[in-house]
Formats: sequence, C-alpha cells, structure tokens
Amino acid sequence: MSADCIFCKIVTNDIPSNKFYEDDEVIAFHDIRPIAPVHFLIVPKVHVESLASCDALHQVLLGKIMLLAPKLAAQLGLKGFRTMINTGREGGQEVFHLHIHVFGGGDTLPKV
Ligand code: DGP
Repeated sequence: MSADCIFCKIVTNDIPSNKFYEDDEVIAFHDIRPIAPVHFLIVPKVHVESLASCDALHQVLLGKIMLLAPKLAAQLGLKGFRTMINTGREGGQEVFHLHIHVFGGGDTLPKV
C-alpha cells in the first residue's frame, strides 16, 4: 500500500468506487471519466507504480489481468473492446498505480 495513492484507497474501500469485481489479487471498477459507454479499470491490489515498474515477479499477475479483461468485458455485454495501459507521465499516465483500461460499446472505436 502507498499512503497517498488513490487506487490503494479504492482497494481498501477508503474511497468509494463503482467496483464490480474483486478477488484476492485484483479489483475492477468503472472509470470516473469514461471515454466510451463502458469503461472500466482492472487494478492489482498490490501497489505497483506502472507497467515499467513490473518485473518477473509480476508475470503471473499481469497474465491474470489480461485474461480477466475479456471475461469482465463479456459480463458487461461488450462484443469488442480496447485495452490500454498508460505508462509514465509521457505515456499519459495520471494515476501511478498500475491499471489497465478496458472500454467499448456504442460505435466501432476509431482505428489507432
Ligand atoms: P491513467 O491516465 O491511465 O492514469 O488513467 C487514470 C484513470 O483513472 C482516469 O481515466 C480517471 C480514473 N480515475 C482517477 N481517479 C479515479 C477515482 O477516484 N475513481 C475512479 N472510478 N476512477 C478514477
């Protein structure tokens, strides 16, 4: 846990969130600033700053998060979705606790 991390506080329920999935290692909740009709974040409970801070010890956790994305997307009715991991300030990351964005619904997403 990191004392001033907003996602750590969501993990511990010190800050409310629209959480819809939780297990021993991860939670998933809806993004407060959605960029698509469905937009959620999968967040490990352990505080890891970013994808760039991960090492071999995080390999299983990262695999778990990636495999969870399509399962949760399907549960929320998405037929297709996009995943995004912003990494570092220059990569657009604002919250420095590793998370994967999963979003979709509505129109086909623009090509990137
Ligand atoms: P990123 O740029 O990848 O670090 O995106 C962080 C996302 O987290 C951003 O889309 C908004 C979302 N977010 C930030 N604070 C909160 C919060 O308190 N609750 C929820 N549900 N989402 C948050």
